[in-house]
Order: sequence, then structure tokens, then C-alpha cells
Amino acid sequence: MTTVLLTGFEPFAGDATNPSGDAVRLVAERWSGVERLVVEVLPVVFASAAERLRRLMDEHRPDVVIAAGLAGGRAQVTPEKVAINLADARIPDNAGDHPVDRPVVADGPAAYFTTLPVKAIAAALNDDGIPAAVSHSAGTFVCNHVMFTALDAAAPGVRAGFVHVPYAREDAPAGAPALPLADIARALEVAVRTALDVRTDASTPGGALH
Ligand code: PCA
Repeated sequence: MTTVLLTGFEPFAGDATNPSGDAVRLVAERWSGVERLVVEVLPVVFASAAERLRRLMDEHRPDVVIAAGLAGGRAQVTPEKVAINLADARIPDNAGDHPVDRPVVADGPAAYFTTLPVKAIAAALNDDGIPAAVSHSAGTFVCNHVMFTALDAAAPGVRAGFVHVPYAREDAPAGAPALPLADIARALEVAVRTALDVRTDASTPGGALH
């Protein structure tokens, strides 16, 4: 049976909620796919998030792994193209760990490209009326750490990657770009469905000038 692992995160940086964690719970509640969906909300802690993810991948052997997290300030849902082997935190994680220029995986490669069809995912989201674009940086905090870990742990043929989401409108700080939580959940469903259905990414012009 095809298995999908979908993760979000608990709140961090003093926020009361995290739309990524709330959205994956919603996706789990109403999942109607024939595939087995495993959902988990990860701690915003470098070491334990990576450990938990590796354990989940070991235990469930997913075919598709999508980790999601909040990118406060972004207006679009952004599938990430690349994870880098760097933990460099502007703020401590939820356990007080505050790495500076530390590798995610000692002696690992400098970076991994996602194995998700990110252009196809962004296109499917836009077709669905959800603003989306491929991002070329997942940052250097716990989200990038988890994305790098997923790609490091993925067996050949496993499609893995990360999707950053904006604040949920219900909980966004004043003036911050946001989407309704229901749209964020829908976006993750579309990302999962596209990852299951599209084996070769769309070869449409994309990229960024800066
Ligand atoms: N966003 C943070 C960590 C957890 C989350 O939801 C990030 O982008 O690294």
C-alpha cells in the first residue's frame, strides 16, 4: 500500500499556533485517499525533530514525505527546491538550542534538491486558486533542517521535500500576509496528490532573478 508521511510543526517564536501543524491535523481528519496517510506534528527543536522524522520514516517506509512549516511573512504557499547542510539560527529553537554555522549532517553533502515535483505542485496550487511559487531557500532554521534530514534519510525512489505556508488568517499578526487555514490544508492535500500522481516535474520556465 502506498504510504504518505505528512508533517507540520508545533508553534514557535512565541506564537500561540502554527498553521502547518493545524493544517496537517485537518488533512488527517478528512483524508479520503486510498493511500495510507501518516500525520505528525513535529517539535520546533533541531535534534528531536530530525530524530522523530527519521524514526517515522523507518517505521512507516513512506513513498512520499512532505514536511510543512510556517514561513511568516510569505504570501504564497512555497514548495522548496533545495535544503542546505547548515543550521544557523537567528533565534533559539523551542528547547533553547541556538546553533551557529553547524552542519545538519556532519560530512553530508552541501545540499539536496527536493525529489518532489515542485513546479507541478506550484502550478496545481495556482490552478486551484491558491497563490503558490517555488522557493529556492528554506532558510537555515528547523524547517530546512527537517527537509535536509528527510532527503538524507529517503531511500531511492522515495519522493521527499518541504512546503512552507503563510500565516493562517485566523491567527496572523496584524498586517502579515495570510491565507485561511482551510486553504492551507487544501494546499497540503494538493501537494500530496500532485506528489503521488506526477513522477516527472513540469519542465516549465521558472526560477528567480534574485
Ligand atoms: N517554521 C520554522 C520552523 C518551524 C516552522 O513552522 C522554519 O521555517 O524553519
